[in-house]
Amino acid sequence: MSATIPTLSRGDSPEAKSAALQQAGCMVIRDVANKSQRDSLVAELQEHMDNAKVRLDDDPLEFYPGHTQRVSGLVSRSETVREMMLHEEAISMCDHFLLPNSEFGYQLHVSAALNIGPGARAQVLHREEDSFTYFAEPRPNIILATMWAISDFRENNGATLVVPGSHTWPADRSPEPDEITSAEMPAGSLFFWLGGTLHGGGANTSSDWRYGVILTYSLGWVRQEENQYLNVPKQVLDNLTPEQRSIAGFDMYRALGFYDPRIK
Ligand SMILES: O=C(O)CCC(=O)C(=O)O
Repeated sequence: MSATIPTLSRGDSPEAKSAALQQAGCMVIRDVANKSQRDSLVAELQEHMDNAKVRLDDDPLEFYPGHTQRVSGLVSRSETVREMMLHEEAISMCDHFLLPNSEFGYQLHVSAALNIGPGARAQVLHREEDSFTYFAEPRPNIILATMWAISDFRENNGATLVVPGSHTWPADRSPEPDEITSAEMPAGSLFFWLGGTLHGGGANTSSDWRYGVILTYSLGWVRQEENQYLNVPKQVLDNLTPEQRSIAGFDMYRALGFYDPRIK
């Protein structure tokens, strides 16, 4: 198959979007976050970005390349992310891809702002579902991933590399170079990929930064990759709406997750 990422518009039907995502394992929807939302997000996270440690002595064996600012814990740190994580475009695709395997709901799996700087190398291609080794590839849908383009994403500034169609591959199939493409998209776009789709951050050979927010979602009965119980302190939790608490993973899933509210 040719390495093409389907690009859709907000006005396209949910059925067209889910069909495109199912077929290619990835999809871009344009014009989801406006400039004022992107500016708010950058302002809310500025202090944390400034304090993020940026490794300049890159170790090629490290999963996370150097020259990159990474900030997680976004449920606690950003009101704009608290809106984005419940955005109808994301929820509609989560309903389609995750609810069939998790009828009592799904949860935020990872939240992180990833600002890829000049000189960053490409990240090793991987699958979001690689922690779930119990299932053989191609796995059932466990994770749905989104990347919000806060800046423009270009091939030369580190746009996410992706291998369309790789969500259906067995574990031992590696991509040929022409099967890998960059998720180029203007700021404000929302990039989706399935948990089984090979992807990774791109190399940044330009002089500007590529700013994205990754929000992934998982079935309600698996362990979240980001530990929200520690990244969302009690005083933040108490101020979340029921919907925000639920998507952050604080609701019970059948018998999973009970607690004693008398413990403070
Ligand atoms: O930054 C990107 O485009 C992808 C990031 C990613 O896949 C990761 O950090 O695991």
